[in-house]
Amino acid sequence: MRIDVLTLFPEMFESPLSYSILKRAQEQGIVAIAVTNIRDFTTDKYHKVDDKPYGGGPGMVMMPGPLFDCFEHVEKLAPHRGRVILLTPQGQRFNQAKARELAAEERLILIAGRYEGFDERIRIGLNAEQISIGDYVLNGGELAAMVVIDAVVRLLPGALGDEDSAKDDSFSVGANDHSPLLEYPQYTRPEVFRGMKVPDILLSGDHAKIAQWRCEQSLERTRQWRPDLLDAGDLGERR
Ligand code: 6GU
Repeated sequence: MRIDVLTLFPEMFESPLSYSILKRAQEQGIVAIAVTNIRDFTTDKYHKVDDKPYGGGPGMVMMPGPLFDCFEHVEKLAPHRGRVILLTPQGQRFNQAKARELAAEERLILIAGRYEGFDERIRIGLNAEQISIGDYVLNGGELAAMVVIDAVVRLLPGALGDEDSAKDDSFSVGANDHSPLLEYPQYTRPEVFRGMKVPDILLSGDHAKIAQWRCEQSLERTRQWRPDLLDAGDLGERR
């Protein structure tokens, strides 16, 4: 997969892309991520990327010119156009189902906005989808783009090492990315920590019983902490 990011703050992406799974996935050629600075496509002396809104009001709006020029440059860097996505609080809510959908694409072009928003002609002219990561307002789309990248890349074949993917292989409902339920509780050594003991069943060696217990735990925790996930019609969509 190739992911292009268009942003006014390319440096914000350096650290998140340089560690752990995202680092390894790039090194192994599972994903190529290229970050391009929209400001490099300004043509005026002041490298202006935003202006006051027509009709008045507070804040500044991202101008269409530099963004279109940047997009047209980036678009040509690979054969497929892929999915073009604006990160904006007006977008559809991002979730695991959307992450899986995007992970099936050859290419994503993510556009992170700053200021009060994008000139409407950017969305229309680029025929872009819009994604939001939740019902709160961030200072820009950069962190949201990183969330999308993180969630998508870990779903690409080979991105998680053997160990992790085997674990995700699903013992039961509630154990993995494909489940609409919360995860069951996990324990590692020591067997007793500050008086708290690992449940006996996990030490029993009875794999069928353990799978059953984990399934029940998943259901119970979901009922307790995220009952909204169990609402009819929502299974498989959220999480
Ligand atoms: Cl994608 N952008 C901004 N600015 N705020 C957000 C968001 C995106 N998703 C949730 N809040």
